[in-house]
Amino acid sequence: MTRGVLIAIEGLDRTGKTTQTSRLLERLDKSGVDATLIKFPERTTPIGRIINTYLTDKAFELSDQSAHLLFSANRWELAEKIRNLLEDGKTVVLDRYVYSGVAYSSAKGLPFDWCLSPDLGLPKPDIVLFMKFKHEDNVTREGFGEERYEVAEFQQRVKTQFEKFQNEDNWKTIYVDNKSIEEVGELIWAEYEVVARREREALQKFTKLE
Ligand code: Z5A
Ligand code: MG
Repeated sequence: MTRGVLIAIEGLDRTGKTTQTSRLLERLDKSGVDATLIKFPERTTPIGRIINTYLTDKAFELSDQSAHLLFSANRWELAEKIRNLLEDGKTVVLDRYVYSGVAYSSAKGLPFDWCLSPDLGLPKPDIVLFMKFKHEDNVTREGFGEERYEVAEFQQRVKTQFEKFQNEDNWKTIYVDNKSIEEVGELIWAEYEVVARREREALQKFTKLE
């Protein structure tokens, strides 16, 4: 059996990550692919509940370092589940992951490498689809500005930090300006198919050697 595909959808606020991860999951299901969606922060775990309070209650204060380590710990709460699903051949779709963790905390001024270190050792995605607007004026989506962090100038700093990952071998940028939900969905599906085909071919080569 081949290891399942790990696909992370990342990006700036309101670019459609949650919309697209749930559509991708539906399409995978319809295609007969056994897939699981995990969203970070996963707000229902013990650590996730603290994160939820932090994000929604501006009176609840944490140092930037503590908040960062909680977001990372939240991923470690799910790490074994992700690894087990992949080893069982299941596909796992992530709505935000390590890259959001590093980008948001380093945008607050914490050192980039320090931010990355507590996440080292987590399962590495086969592909990271980074959703962004090419033109900032297009950031007019519903719900913007309700939670901590959703301020334009801060978003610009987050973008700069995210882009430090853009030369990684698993990184792919998806521009969402003026594209319908369906159009973005097609771009994501095409990227998924490339990775899934690569995994199948790798398995076939391995089988031939036996
Ligand atoms: N955070 C962190 O600091 N450290 C970490 O380690 C992690 C996260 C993991 C909450 O995250 C905060 O946590 C976040 C980062 C920080 N900071 N902020 N803000 P969250 O993931 O829970 O945030 P969210 O509330 O889900 O918002 P979001 O993820 O930014 O939104 P989205 O998922 O990208 O967008 P959406 O909900 O799919 O769509 C937004 C709206 O646009 C909705 O009305 C859609 O119907 C509409 N939409 C979507 N696509 C389109 C297209 N193509 N055209 C038109 N309209 C569209
Ligand atoms: Mg979302």
